[in-house]
Amino acid sequence: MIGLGMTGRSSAAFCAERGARVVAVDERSREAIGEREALDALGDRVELRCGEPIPPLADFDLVVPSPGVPRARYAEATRAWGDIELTGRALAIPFIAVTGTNGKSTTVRVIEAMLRGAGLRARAAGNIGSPALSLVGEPLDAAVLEVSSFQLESVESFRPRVAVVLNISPDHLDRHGSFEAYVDAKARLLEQQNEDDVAVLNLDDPVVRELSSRTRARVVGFARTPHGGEGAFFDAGRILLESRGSRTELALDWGALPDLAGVHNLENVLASFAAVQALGADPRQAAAALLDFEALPHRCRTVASAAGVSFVDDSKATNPGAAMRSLESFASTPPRVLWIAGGRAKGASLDALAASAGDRARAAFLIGEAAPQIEAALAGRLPATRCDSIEAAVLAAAETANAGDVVLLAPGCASFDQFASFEERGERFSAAARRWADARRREEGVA
Ligand code: UMA
Ligand code: ADP
Repeated sequence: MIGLGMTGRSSAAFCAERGARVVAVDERSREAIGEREALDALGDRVELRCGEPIPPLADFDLVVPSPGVPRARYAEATRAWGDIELTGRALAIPFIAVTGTNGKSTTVRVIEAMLRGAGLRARAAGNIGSPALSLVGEPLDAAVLEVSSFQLESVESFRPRVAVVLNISPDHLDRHGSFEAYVDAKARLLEQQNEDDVAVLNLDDPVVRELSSRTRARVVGFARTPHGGEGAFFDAGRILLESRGSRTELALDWGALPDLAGVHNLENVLASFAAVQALGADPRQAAAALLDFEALPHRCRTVASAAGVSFVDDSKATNPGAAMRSLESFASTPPRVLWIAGGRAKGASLDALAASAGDRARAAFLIGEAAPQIEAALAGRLPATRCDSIEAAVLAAAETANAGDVVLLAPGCASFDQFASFEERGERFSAAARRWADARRREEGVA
């Protein structure tokens, strides 16, 4: 086991329960890892080596790398299976596995809700923050797995019944080395599938569309306009589902689904319909489940408003593609967005994002390591102010805002330069926004 984060701990416990002699190593010290109780409980069954280097791996029958461990670090292992491979081997139920640069978490939650709505016992797990192996032992009819490019580096035979690829745009290039290597990692989700399986692919995304040549599975598409062939398509407010010669038309009232607003969520919903239909679930029952769907925190959520100014937390927009979609969702003429961005860049170009912000935002407020890079990309396109902290950025943006404006946190970068996680960044943004909104209401004498 390499890594004793949540994945490493669940993998170590799983292997020990199956009678393996497990050595679990983490380069961080026990104190730095934290999670004392979990490590103590594991220490009874597993040999823990915290704060130690990775030992020679050729000595082990099986190496289980955590997602955060790059492939080069276990290249000499005779056999390396990550937690997704172990889960695939442990569970005999069908998997819907979802990957893509953006929208994975939302989509696995939508699919989980839809399958439950259609009467199946389904649960979502994986990169969403609950290790895939936590599904083992649960009474389930289907598993919905969020799978990251990191996890796909260590699969061998994992073969989902339904694989969904939402979109692919540059991200994690610091880890994978090039965009091609990142696409190759994503493609591994489809490579073990056969004719009995289904690959749900985004036909509007040229990189994803190309993946149809890398799978033996039946390809089912989804797109924002009608297409020929099987899949889920949007047509003048309706969703058309084409499946083996039969058509289902669904008229969804998008106004009743505020937590699924924006063109990106339309894509996530289309992909979800295509996936649940491929598994044989009733799409009408699935559609009914959307009415109760609640957006996940830190994904385009309005967290405060006062004096006509609203504050939207999209801290999970951690790459340029996601931040562009966010800006698109709030586009208007003239632009009403005061954009807070920055953090730790991951190797992707920021030029397209800067161009998009130039058209859709009124001003930018920049934080973190990438602030100078974004400022340079924005030159001549948008006024930009550098801020020392997210709190300072919220204040500066709020003081610039007029009634009707939106202060949008869509950083386009990872959070790790200034925060422990994207969640902490979102919480700090929300707290600062609420403080400003409360003060503003008090000034106006509104309780
Ligand atoms: N470690 C080493 N040596 C290394 C690398 C890591 O010893 O070379 C140790 C670290 O000291 C640390 C542990 O490994 O103690 C961390 O392991 P990890 O980074 O794999 O983290 P986990 O806690 O197991 O969380 C992982 C995912 N993390 C990553 O992919 C980096 C979580 O996704 C996921 O929710 C969780 O498994 C459950 O499946 C996070 C993420 O950022 C949210 N994912 C990326 C994304 O969504 O963009 C892919
Ligand atoms: P992931 O798990 O892939 O990071 P999330 O569902 O958590 O995806 O969404 C992360 C962010 O990506 C959202 O806050 C939104 O800004 C953006 N996003 C969501 N769905 C899509 C999509 N289909 N295409 C592009 N961007 C999206």
